[in-house]
Amino acid sequence: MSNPAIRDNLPILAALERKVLWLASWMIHNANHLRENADGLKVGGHQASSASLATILTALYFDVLRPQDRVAVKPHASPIFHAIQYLLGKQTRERLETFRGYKGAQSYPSRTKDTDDVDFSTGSVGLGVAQTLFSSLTQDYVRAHGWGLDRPEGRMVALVGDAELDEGNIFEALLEGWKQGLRNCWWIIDYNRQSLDAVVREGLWARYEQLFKNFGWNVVILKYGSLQQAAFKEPGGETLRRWIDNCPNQLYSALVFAGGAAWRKRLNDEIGDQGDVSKLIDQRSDDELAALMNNLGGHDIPSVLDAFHTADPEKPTCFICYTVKGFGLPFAGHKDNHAGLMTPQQMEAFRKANNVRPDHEWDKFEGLTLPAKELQSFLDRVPFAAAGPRRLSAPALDVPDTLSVAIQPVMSTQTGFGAILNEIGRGKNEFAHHIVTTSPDVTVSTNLGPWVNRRGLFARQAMADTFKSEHIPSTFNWEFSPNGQHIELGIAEMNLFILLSALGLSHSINGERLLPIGTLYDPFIARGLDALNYACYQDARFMLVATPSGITLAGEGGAHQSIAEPLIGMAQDGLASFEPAYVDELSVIMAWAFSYLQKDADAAPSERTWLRDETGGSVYLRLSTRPIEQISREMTPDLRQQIVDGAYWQRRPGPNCQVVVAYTGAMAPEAIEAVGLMAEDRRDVGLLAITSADRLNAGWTAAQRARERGLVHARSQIERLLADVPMHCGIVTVLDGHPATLAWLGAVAGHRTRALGVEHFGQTGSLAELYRHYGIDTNAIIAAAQAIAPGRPIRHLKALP
Ligand SMILES: Cc1ncc(C[n+]2csc(CCOP(=O)(O)OP(=O)(O)O)c2C)c(N)n1
Ligand SMILES: [Mg+2]
Repeated sequence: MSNPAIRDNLPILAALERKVLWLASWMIHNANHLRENADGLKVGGHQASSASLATILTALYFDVLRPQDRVAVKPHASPIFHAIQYLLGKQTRERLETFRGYKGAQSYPSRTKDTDDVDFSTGSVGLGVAQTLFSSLTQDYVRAHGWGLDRPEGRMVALVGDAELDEGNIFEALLEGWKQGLRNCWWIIDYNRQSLDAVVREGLWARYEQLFKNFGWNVVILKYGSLQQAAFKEPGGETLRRWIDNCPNQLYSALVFAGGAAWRKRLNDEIGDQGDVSKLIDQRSDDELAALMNNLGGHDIPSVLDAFHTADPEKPTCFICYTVKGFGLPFAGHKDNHAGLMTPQQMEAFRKANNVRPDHEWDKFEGLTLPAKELQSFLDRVPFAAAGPRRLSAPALDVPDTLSVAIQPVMSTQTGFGAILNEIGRGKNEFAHHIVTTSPDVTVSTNLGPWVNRRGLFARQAMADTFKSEHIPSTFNWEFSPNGQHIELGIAEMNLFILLSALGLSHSINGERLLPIGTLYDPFIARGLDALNYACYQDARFMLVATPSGITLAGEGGAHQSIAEPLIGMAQDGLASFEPAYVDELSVIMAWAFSYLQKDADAAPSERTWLRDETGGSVYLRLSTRPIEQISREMTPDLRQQIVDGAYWQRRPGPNCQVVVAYTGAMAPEAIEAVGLMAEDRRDVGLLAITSADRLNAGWTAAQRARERGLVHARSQIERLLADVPMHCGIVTVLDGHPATLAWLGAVAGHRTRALGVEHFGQTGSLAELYRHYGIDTNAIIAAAQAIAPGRPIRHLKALP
């Protein structure tokens, strides 16, 4: 141990480690709602999983970390994390007492639901790990653009379960990190060699070591603790080391569980006749022998501190820390311990071992031999907590009220998106400067090319476009520089969403606000869906732009047709989804979105729409590659508002209206044509343009809830729109996506409804062929109208295929 100041702190850190383990165990024991198994025993507190990180987290939070460092703590180490924050004065006793309960400390660290300074949520394994990597890249991006240079650089740290490394998204991130010159990133692997179900394969550490080295990481292996290192120097020590090295994981775990006498018997049986080592074993009591054998690197504060204090910030570092799952607890090492809880008897024994008196369980220094004053004075000086709140903020950026775009007579929303960004790209203003775009190898095919031509690609080190320097003509002029505003990703949608999560939290992590836009093909949202959910759960703010979508991509490939995404857009918490038909609608929605991304007021829902617009969130735009005839119209404030609210009457239904066609997105031409063809045989047909099924539905649900609570006048946008539609009128809904997206419209005011959409996919063909095949063409709309709306036969209806 090189640093004397650290050496002096060792007794205090050891005491805190014990205290943290006690508090975490008590918190779990105390949680009165843990489920009971068939034998009436409570399970599921993850005591074992927590305990294996007690030492490392103690060393990190009480010594190594600085306020600017950001951490993703393995989900099941949540109790240890909360206990540490409690000792640091950042967590309340009440929340620990209600751990896992209503508004108590969360089962897995949560940056939105917990109140004790969680940097990155975890829970779905693998995602928090990758988030640290992308947060480090984001920090580099922010600093390369000249922002936040008055603050020290932080290290992005992940506490990783060894089984967590089975998640593929981690390796996708590793490759991207290598490409982008990752630094300031630590992944600390809790190598307890146990997962939920099993003991991991032998020699996994060697695979990890090779893997990380291949990706340019430093690898530090913490295998033996200082007790073991000292013992290896005794006569016979080398024999003991060899035995440890050759011991299979399963056996080591089993002996940890069985304890000192079992260790003695096994060691004596296997190496007891090999000279000096017998003495090494014999001169230790059972307890001392167990302490020696349990003293793996990850449970040895001096080794852990040494490793952390000597890491090179310029290289990402992976620490492989040998640990024991359930360290210090009665089920340490047992392969079934994942959901294990101590019995009341075991808890009582643990209380006694920790000198904790009944009714003093939550006292911070209860049972510790060091004076409380000394401990408190140490806690008051802990660097991590010294600077006060670590969560940063950034003021909202001014965004334009309207976004200009030259609208061609026939245009797709995807082309419109490219054109709008191209216009923004001309701007020399803070708004344009804070936009950052990214795409998993579909930059050109999602129409970001013109924007990238203007704003360049980001890299910490400049790199010229060789085609340009060789004077070879190309549509794209792509130079990498630290000023670039587009981050080019490899084809991994998980990486896209986790990068958006990191960029979209920059205001809170780096104190500098970014306006991130990610583009991808609509069907591949499913590929990264859990990461999208994770980003939203953390309240990251970004704009997701997805094209092509639906069966409308036609000949481009049956495999790429997306069906479920409109429903995902509706169901995903924290994501407002839109599917405009026209470019003027898109421009209105994007202008609104740039401001919505930045809202974070803790406000009540709007009394006009019952939407929580002041709370803000992320935005998903489902766009299309289908060029459609644009409407030349004045964008009045009222129309603008209704487009954002989710729907407007493109053709208002008359008083005797028999049919309403409600459409979304690229189906506009079919809907318009059907309305025209029905006009001779159905009176006053209405045409409802739906720009956001998600917002319409959310507003409707919220307004109903408000009425149920006594606010009798609450009305949502869709209720207002349908209020004057006569009861006998039928509604035909149509979209290029799952019909359930709009099928609920009939429930708003009780209109008979037929929902058209796409339920199967995979067929290629022309647009006309596919719309007919899947039953969303003009004729299908007319047939549906005839079936549900009163009136004489519709002349233009042809037989269905
Ligand atoms: C994506 C995902 N799949 C499954 C789970 C359920 N799960 C929680 S912890 C765990 C095993 C974790 O093992 P490890 O990472 O080694 O941590 P340890 O329990 O050893 O501390 C599993 C499968 C999850 N949380 N997330
Ligand atoms: Mg494990």
